[in-house]
Amino acid sequence: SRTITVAAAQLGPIQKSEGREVAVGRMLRLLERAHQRGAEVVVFPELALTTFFPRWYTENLDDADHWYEQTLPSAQTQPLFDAIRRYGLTIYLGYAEVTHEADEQGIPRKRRFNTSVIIAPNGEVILKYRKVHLPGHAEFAAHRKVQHLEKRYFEVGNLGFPVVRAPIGRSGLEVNVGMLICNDRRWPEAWRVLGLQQVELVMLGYNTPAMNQDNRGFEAHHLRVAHSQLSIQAGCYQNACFGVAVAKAGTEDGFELFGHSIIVNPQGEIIAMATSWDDELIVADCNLDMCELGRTTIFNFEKHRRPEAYGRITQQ
Ligand code: CDT
Repeated sequence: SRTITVAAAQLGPIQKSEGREVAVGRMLRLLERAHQRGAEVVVFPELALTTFFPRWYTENLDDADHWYEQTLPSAQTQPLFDAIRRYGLTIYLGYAEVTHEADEQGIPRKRRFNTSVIIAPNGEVILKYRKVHLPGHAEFAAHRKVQHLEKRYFEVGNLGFPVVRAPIGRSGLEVNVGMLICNDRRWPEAWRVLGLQQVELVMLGYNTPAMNQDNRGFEAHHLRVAHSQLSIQAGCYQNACFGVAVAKAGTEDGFELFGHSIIVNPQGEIIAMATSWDDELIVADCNLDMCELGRTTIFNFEKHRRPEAYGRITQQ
């Protein structure tokens, strides 16, 4: 069978004052443990190298460059690349990206994205994704206890939802891989675009506040994690794929992010779940042949999908 062992490398909190070396040191320990436990793929959270900085307001974005990666690898992230080469691991890494790139008008300028990459053991970036669904707001919101300024810090991703068939880990087994980032997991359209490309393994990182400030009393606290898992389980079931969803968890400078990282199979079942809100590795064997059932029966897109009835989905 086509079985790969995957690991979700949940990270506990990273404080605002902690530099890249703190996060990278912890990630190296998780990579070593993933290798010891036989994993070939390791998934890290969204914005894994820093605190969840969109909670902090910066007037002038040029003063926020220190939160972004200018290059990958850099001197600070090189140890991650050395480790994956040593262990033969493929990884998903979420980070803030700053780049000089032409915009939609063809004018080169400084651009910022909430990005994830899949990196092969030899250090090659085999797929890049930029977050499409940016939650929160762009301006300081005085009524909020904590800001969620993703719309200030990032542009909407411009790479679509790509899927690539690539050799994975030490074995080199070929797998159709795709990515989402955090809020994307709540949007069925995002999963479906991946499903339409026969994705077998969706990797996604998240940073989700344990408290919903906008809940107006309607989202009970205990439903926060349930809504996250509901979205991931549905996405995997409806697109006949595995999902590895990985949190940055715990209390960062007084603000709590929930954990509960999960690995989900194409039946929508949770097959592994983190129980701490700290650094934690969970591992599962994924038999990719399981993707076949949904794909050839109830979710045989070619036979049963009715795109002619879905026009509204893509209307502005
Ligand atoms: N990072 C991220 O996308 N978090 C969102 C919560 C946003 S609350 C304003 C999420 O959907 O988990």
